[in-house]
Amino acid sequence: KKIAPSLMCTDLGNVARDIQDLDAAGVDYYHIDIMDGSFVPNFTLGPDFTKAVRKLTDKPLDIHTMVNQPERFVDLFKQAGADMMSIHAEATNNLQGTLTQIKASGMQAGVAINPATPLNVLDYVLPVADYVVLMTVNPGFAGQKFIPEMYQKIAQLKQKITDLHLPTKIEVDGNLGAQTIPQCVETGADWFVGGTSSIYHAGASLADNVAQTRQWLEVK
Ligand code: S6P
Ligand code: MG
Repeated sequence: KKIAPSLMCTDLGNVARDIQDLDAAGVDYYHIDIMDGSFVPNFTLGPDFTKAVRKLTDKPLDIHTMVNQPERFVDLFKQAGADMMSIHAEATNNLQGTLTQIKASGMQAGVAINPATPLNVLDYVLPVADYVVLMTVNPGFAGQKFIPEMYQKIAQLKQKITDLHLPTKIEVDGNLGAQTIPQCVETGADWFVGGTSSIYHAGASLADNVAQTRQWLEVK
C-alpha cells in the first residue's frame, strides 16, 4: 500500500518545509492536482509548481489532470519533471492514444474516472494503464464526503484486473481517512491520496498524520 499527499492541501506558503517533513515521514510519492476551471469548477496547481516541487524531492510526482483535452499537455508535464500522469476518461476523445503517448514519454500512465462513470470505459485501455484513479468524490475540491457506492466500484475493478491478470494498480482519491481507508483496503485499493481527511488533518503534525494514516492502512 502506498500513500501520496495531495499537494493542493499543503501550505502553499511553506511548500519546501512541508515536503521536507513529508519526505522524512516516508510518504511514497506526491499527488499534484491540475484543474482548468472547465472540466472542473476550480483552479489549482500547474507545471511551474511541478517544476518547483521537482527540485525539492526525489520521490515520484503523480500528476492528476482534471482538464479537458489532456492530450495537449503530456510533454509539458514530462518536461516539468513528472513521473506519473493520469487523465480523465471523460475529458478526452483519444483515451487509448493519450495513455500510449504518456507511456512512450517514460511516465506511468493513469486513467481517472469520476464517481458516475461506469467501469466499462476501461475495458479496452486497461492493458495500457499502469494505474486507475477511482475518484471517490466528485473532482474539484478537497474536503468533500466519500461516496459510499465507490466501495463496490473498487471491488469490481479489482476483480476485472485480477481476471485479466494485469499488474494495474488502483489509486483512490477523495476523503480517505479513518472512516473510509479500511474498507478501501479490504475492497482492493492499492494507492491512497491523502488530503484534509488524513495527512493534512488539522491539529497534528504532518509526521504524526502520516504515521496515523499508515496504521489505518494496516487493517488486513
Ligand atoms: C479532488 C482532488 C483530490 C483532493 C483530495 C483531498 O478534486 O483530485 O486529489 O486533493 O481528495 O483529500 P480530502 O481528504 O480533502 O478529500
Ligand atoms: Mg486528485
